[in-house]
Amino acid sequence: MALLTLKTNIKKLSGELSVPGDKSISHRSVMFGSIAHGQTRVTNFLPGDDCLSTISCFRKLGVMIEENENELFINGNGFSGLKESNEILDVGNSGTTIRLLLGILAGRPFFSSLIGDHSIGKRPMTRVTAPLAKMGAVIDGRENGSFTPISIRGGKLSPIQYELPVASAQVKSALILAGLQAEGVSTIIEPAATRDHTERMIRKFGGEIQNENGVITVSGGQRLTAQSIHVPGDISSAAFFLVAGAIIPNSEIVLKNVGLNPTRTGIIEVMRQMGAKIEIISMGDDSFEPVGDIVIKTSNLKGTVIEGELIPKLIDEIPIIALLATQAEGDTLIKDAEELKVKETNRIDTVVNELKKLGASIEATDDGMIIRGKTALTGGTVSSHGDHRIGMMLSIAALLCENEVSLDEPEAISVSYPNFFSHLDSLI
Ligand code: SPQ
Repeated sequence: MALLTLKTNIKKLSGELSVPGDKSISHRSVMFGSIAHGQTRVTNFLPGDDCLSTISCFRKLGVMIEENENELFINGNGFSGLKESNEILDVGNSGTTIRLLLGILAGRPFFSSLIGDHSIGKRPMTRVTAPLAKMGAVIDGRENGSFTPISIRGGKLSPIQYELPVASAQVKSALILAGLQAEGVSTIIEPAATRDHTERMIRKFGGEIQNENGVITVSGGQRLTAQSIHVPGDISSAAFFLVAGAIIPNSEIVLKNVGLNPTRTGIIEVMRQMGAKIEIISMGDDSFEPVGDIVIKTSNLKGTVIEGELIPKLIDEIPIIALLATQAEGDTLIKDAEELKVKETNRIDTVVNELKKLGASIEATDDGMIIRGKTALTGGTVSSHGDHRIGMMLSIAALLCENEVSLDEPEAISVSYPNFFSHLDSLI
């Protein structure tokens, strides 16, 4: 696609939005619908490219999935309803799809072959392939099973006792999904709390899983039953408008039905810490996944330090938080965020290099970045580098720029937010 000219020099944002369904929960609704017994109905499903890759993989594994706009009907027949595919399973750009799918396939007594795009080919897979091999799956891939293409022959699994070397919801979830198929009780220990959508899904589908201070236990052989799932709005998508509302003058934005799972709300904590006028005006009482409406108004911001156990609760929001910090008085320091280096791009480098092009004062460190505020942003040609979150962050940054801004590879945004630009336009 050609360069996209972004809107600049915006003096006000106002209005109300319902951001699309949560990406992490949409993936898991397809996966759990496929391994449960009966027909699962999913509403407010995110039709982003990543979640469509998950649907395509499960169809290739023999699951009947009907799509009707943002509604899905998934006809599951338990783990044993999955069948060997005569095609390669292509996960596209989606780390969640490949890592969780490997956990499911580890217990299936057949051969599968998985690939993804150029970015997936650079993302580390040993973090899931090594513990799944320990449980009994036969896995191979490029560089000794470290990278795609990956092949897996699943089968009988032993339970695992495993301390996660990194705080990763994807690794935790892959091991839980394999643990559901193992003979006995698996124990997975998290170094810091990560998003718990997989655990909530198991309970929703009638299964059991315990978490005592980060020690997660799950038994194999549980029978899961089909459910009706309503996917809440994605807080990681809402984050772009939370920041836009705080940094554009004269703004007030209401974001409706946003998922407020406490393992995902780090951005709200940080924005409050920085002085943002952010308010949760109503909370639903859904025990599956908490949901609420958020109001954000133009705010005077100050720099802060973001580190430690807060990082997994806002890992995907760091690019947009970096932009927020360019508009705060004083320095913002982001630490303990090495995991950013193994996302769709090296998000430390892409955030720092692209924001610098727009005039920000920002420096990379080994495990994060330092942002010196407050700086006026100017303009220029920037690139998403094929990373949806970088593309959206730069589109919000452009709103503040005085000169023209062009975005290369804007199409990446459809990975998680296909109607991002029409939503942005509705607020201008
Ligand atoms: O699915 P993918 O490509 O890994 O997507 C990202 C994103 O920005 O959308 C990360 F690049 O989100 C991950 C997130 O960073 C989604 C996720 C999940 O649904 O379990 C967990 C996080 O990854 P990890 O590696 O920390 O477990």
